[in-house]
Amino acid sequence: MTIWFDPSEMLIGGRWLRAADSMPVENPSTGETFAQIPRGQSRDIDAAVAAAHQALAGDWGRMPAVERGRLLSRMGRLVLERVDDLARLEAADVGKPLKQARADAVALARYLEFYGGAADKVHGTTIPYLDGYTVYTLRQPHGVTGHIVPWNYPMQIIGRSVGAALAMGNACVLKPAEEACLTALAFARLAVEAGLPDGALNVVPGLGAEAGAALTAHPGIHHISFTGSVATGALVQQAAAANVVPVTLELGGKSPQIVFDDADLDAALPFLVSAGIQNAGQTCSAASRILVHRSVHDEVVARMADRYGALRVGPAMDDLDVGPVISGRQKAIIDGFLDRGSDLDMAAQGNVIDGAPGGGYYVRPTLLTGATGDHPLAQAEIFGPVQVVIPFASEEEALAIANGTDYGLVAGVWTRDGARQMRMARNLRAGQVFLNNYGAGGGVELPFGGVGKSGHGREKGFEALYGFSQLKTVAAHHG
Ligand code: TXE
Repeated sequence: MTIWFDPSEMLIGGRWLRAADSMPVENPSTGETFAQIPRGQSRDIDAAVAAAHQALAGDWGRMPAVERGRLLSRMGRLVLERVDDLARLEAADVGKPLKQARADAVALARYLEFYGGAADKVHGTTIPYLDGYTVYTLRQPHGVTGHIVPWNYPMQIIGRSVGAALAMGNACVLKPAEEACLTALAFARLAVEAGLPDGALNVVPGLGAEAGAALTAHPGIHHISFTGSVATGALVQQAAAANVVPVTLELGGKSPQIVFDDADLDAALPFLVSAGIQNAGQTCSAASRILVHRSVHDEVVARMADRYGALRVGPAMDDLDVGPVISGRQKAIIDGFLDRGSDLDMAAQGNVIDGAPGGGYYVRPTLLTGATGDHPLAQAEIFGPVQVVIPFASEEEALAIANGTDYGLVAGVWTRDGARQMRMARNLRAGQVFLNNYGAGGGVELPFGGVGKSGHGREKGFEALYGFSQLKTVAAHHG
């Protein structure tokens, strides 16, 4: 794997710097180390936060919204020019099959394009008030925003959080996941090439407990956006609370797709499986629970099983249906869940191709049936290519099962009954509901976030611009 930039350098205040220590980059398809990246520490975070403050006091803070928008659009165009390079980099770094990695790079460009176009379209309002007053609101940046990004969709999550934050005029400190820093560093190179002023974006790779913890506890940060596990999200919120800093948390889910007896099964089938195995199931909005009306249960299971039997798992560069999972640690977590599901029926499994490197972290996609809604595998986020099918007998039961976890991120409903569609959409405990589709078009424009332990705050779409800004009310008395 040839990397077209020096991955041992991080970006702080417009300068490319080495950290005192480095950490290895492992290819999950082979288990081999192929690069070294900086292992940032709290002093690097201090420097990055200081650089972000300087940017706000300088060119970046004074830049008109239209210019910020142009810069983001330019960054988007540079990403598009390098889509294939970025896809290969991501595939080597996180094991994502090339086509899926390419889709992530295109989505990053699309976020930059969307937020570039939106930067000058967030307006305040005027408010009729007392006689002799004029009152208006201003939307202003928080200031310095911290971005903690996981390893499952690095480019997409950078696009949605850093893109929106920059559009609103914040200066960002980005801490990518230790398992997935290469595209973050590549993105930083493209931001500099596009002309982003020094310090507007700082990228410090490092471990969660070191650079991550230093960033979330930093008193110079004004907002934190975090995507990751529930346990770490709670730590991030605690650290932010000490400085009374707002946080946006996106913490994954246990999202259902619900198939009623009147569903168009031909339309539903591809979505039922792909939303479970995409990115080897390591997707916050993975449809890891399939709820099926008893009258069509056996048919749906049989048709899903056919698809599972044809799934091929192998190295990312082979661009098959499923790549390796991110790490040996993640594979052990998934294997542990499969052990706990040994009382369920194994309806089907996909296959690892012959010749897949022995050091890679391959997991056979697995379809399990015979579960009730309270089974441990129907409750916990597995974050692997495992789907659990749960039968139901009525709309009420489907809703109770769907809403019966700690999470509430996404839900899909397959039914031709329009009134039922409306009832389900209203009553499902989820931040997004898809009717007769699932995860439409990547959803750059669609507000996204959870309820319950899926987190709080909304990213994506226009809504994110409100999250990455604060409202100031100005009341002028002029008589
Ligand atoms: O997550 P962490 P991990 C879930 C998924 C997975 C599990 C564990 O179920 O199996 O989490 O994954 C940074 N202060 N999701 O351990 O720890 C870390 O460096 C500040 C779902 O990778 O949450 C990384 O950048 N930051 C999820 C980011 O947090 C800290 C996506 C995520 O790591 C930190 C990923 C600390 N103390 C995992 N500790 C989703 N919502 O899609 C770690 N980090």
